[in-house]
Amino acid sequence: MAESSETNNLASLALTVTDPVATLMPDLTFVASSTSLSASSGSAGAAITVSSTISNTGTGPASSQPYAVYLSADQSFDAGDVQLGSATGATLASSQTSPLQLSATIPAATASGSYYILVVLNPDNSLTESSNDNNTTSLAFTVTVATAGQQQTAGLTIGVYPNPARTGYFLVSLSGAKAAADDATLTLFNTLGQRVAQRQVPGRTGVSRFDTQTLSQGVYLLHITGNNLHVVQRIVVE
Ligand SMILES: [Ca+2]
Ligand SMILES: [Ca+2]
Repeated sequence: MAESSETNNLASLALTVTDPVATLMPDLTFVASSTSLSASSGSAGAAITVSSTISNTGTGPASSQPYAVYLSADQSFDAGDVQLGSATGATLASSQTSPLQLSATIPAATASGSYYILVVLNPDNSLTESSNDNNTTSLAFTVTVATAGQQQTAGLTIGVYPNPARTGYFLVSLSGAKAAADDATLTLFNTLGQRVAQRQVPGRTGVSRFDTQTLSQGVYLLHITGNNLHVVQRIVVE
């Protein structure tokens, strides 16, 4: 067919072919730095609360938010980790966030030492998401020994562990005095009455570490002092 112009016979439209399944994939992960523990240490049998914020960074909605909390010897999630609790949050649309809070108990038989609390999203892969590589976050947690040496003084719970100190250090934990804004002073004396170490504990809450590697073996006295506070603990360095 003869036309006056052959250059205007084509029209084009942009068309993007997409995979409808992939575009609707959710991806649960954690909002950066949102994960915290109610305490960074506790004895076996202690209750802790884990808080975090879940984010769906995928393009599709998540039909649920399965998650679980584990006690682990390391920062990776594997079969040896002990589940402390689990829950399943509601649906979470793309680009939305949701608070996570779970109370858990450190198993009573847990040996004292350094551990990690792992928070794991989608631990059983029950939710299909675009990445499972961003589903674990970890926080250091120290399991302390509930010693007979604990005592209650002016609302303060004092723990010393290990005692005898055989591992090159001992830890002193102060807790339970949240109403007191006063500081506490921890002073370690040898049996000659010489001061060998001192620590300040702001707000009378926290864990202080005393290294014992440079100390001679023997008995030391730890004085815990402050406003209306004077406790003496006997420490054995081995
Ligand atoms: Ca994910
Ligand atoms: Ca592990």
